[in-house]
Amino acid sequence: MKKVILSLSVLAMLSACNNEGTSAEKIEDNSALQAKADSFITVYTNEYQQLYYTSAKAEWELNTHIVEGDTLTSQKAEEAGEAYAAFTGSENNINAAREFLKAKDKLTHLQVKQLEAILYAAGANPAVAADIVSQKIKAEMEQTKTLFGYDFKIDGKSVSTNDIDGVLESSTNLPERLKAWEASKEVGKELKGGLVNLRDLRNKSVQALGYDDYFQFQVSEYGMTTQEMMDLNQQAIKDIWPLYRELHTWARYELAKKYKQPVPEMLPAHWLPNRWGQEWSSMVNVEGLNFDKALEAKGAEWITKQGEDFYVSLGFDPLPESFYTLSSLYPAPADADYKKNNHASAWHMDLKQDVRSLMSIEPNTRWWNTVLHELGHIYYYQAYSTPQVPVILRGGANRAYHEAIGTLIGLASMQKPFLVQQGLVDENLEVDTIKGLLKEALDYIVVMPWASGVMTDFENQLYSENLSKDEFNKTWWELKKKYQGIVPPTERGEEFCDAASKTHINNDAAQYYDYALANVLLFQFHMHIAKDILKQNPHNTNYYGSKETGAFLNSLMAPGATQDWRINLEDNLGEEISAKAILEYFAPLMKWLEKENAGRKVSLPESI
Ligand code: X8Z
Ligand code: ZN
Repeated sequence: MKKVILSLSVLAMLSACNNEGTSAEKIEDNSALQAKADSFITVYTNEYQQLYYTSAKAEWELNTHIVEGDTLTSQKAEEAGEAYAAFTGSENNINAAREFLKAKDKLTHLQVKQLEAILYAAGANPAVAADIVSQKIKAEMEQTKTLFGYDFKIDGKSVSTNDIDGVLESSTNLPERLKAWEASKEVGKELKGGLVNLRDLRNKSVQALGYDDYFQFQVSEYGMTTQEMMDLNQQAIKDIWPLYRELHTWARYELAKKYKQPVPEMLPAHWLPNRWGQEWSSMVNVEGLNFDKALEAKGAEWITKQGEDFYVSLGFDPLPESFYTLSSLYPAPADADYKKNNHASAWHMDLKQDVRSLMSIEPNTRWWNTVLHELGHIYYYQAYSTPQVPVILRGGANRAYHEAIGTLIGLASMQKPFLVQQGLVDENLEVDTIKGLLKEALDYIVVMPWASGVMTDFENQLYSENLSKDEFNKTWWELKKKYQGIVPPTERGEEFCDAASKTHINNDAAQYYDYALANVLLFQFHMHIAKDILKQNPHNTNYYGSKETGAFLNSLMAPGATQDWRINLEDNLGEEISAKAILEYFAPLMKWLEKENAGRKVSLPESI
């Protein structure tokens, strides 16, 4: 049975509005209308925050303790999710917000923003589609349990995703790599039915409030149309394409040498050091900049503390004690009777001070970067949890901003002057700057055709074009080839669902372009910090201890979602979103790659 939680006070307030005639235009006096809007928003906020927290706690439990056969935890999460959905999607709330917005000229900017956010929240869970919403919540829980409860196996032996990543990062044995890669994709088969069902439920739930499809709904949070978002992403790919093309050529020749194989036209997926071929940086070891050994000696706990110390040095507050006591930061013990979500995330549980992260930190460079990324989200949460930012607007300027901060700190944390100061590398070691740039490009450039191309194109087709389930894998691999120049090691028929092996396809649907746009933005931020604030070489910075840098980051984050992101960017940088900065940063590498690849056969087309 569906529970409908709607506080008496909201109902009372709404009926008061109704008694006076709902048409807001009738009310001449701005301040009277603003006072009414305020009381509606206040009552809404209190209920919202409480339901959000209850639902977040139940979801947290579901993601951190997945026990086979346990139905109670998911039942609780479902109930909490349904209560949240029933409230945010209630007709009363939708009608009230719409009614107030009819007189938006008479309301304050913050009120309009909040009312729009209330409508957006309703868009995902409208009561008019209550049955669909309820099915969607159940299906999402099931998908989470299947994905993260999955028992990955190599040669019949259970392995963790950290184990699989380890093989793909370091093994030179192709049959061993193939097994690890194939093992990582098996979960997709189990998820395909759920994905088909979720696609339909997600689409139907947002269509009830007038959105065309779920992709359009997600994009609308940026104040953009689907076409505008697709164009922005296609432009980003076009901008970095010449550099990606050189990296692709370089990687084909490099890996062929490493595995003692003929140079392939396209990159076989199991040759790459990542399950999806989205980051290749571990292909390069920069003498002097490899601090895996140092991290191993320091341990996983040290990484989190050191990450926090970096942010504190910029002027941010230390993390609340509850972050450490309530987060789930390390892998479940090998003999644990539960599994946990193995993909890193950061949670703003109560939209106030209860901030947590879910990770499986191991002491290596990959996790060092991930810790800094997640702490970026946490510090963002803290930056806008202030009286100036209403609870309903405690989100990023846009979602890409949220993804950008921690990745920016990750970029800064890998530059030599910072590492020397941390005692992680030796000051006297000569560092090959171009190799350093190459290593960075293998993450920051390589992820672009994946994020803006494969993921975004696939999800647009999935949701907006209702991609046939008989063509999921065919389409997936066509896009992998087109955008990334990656091919499957063996035939991958429709019994597989390789897209579904990616977490976000299942439970962060239709928003992966966030990461691509974050990359573009973070280089704009970095160039500004390096040149205008630190007055340092952008390839050799040390942010540590720079309060001015902290203040700049804070000015990006502190307004939360109270301001349009384009205005925030204009105010802070005086520019629009643009790939100019990322291209400028990697310009010296482009020259080096052109020389290095001279005479080599290039297989990607000149333009995309
Ligand atoms: O999902 C993440 C973060 C959590 S927001 C760890 N990232 C993307 C991915 O892993 O696919 C960070 C970079 C891209
Ligand atoms: Zn993130």
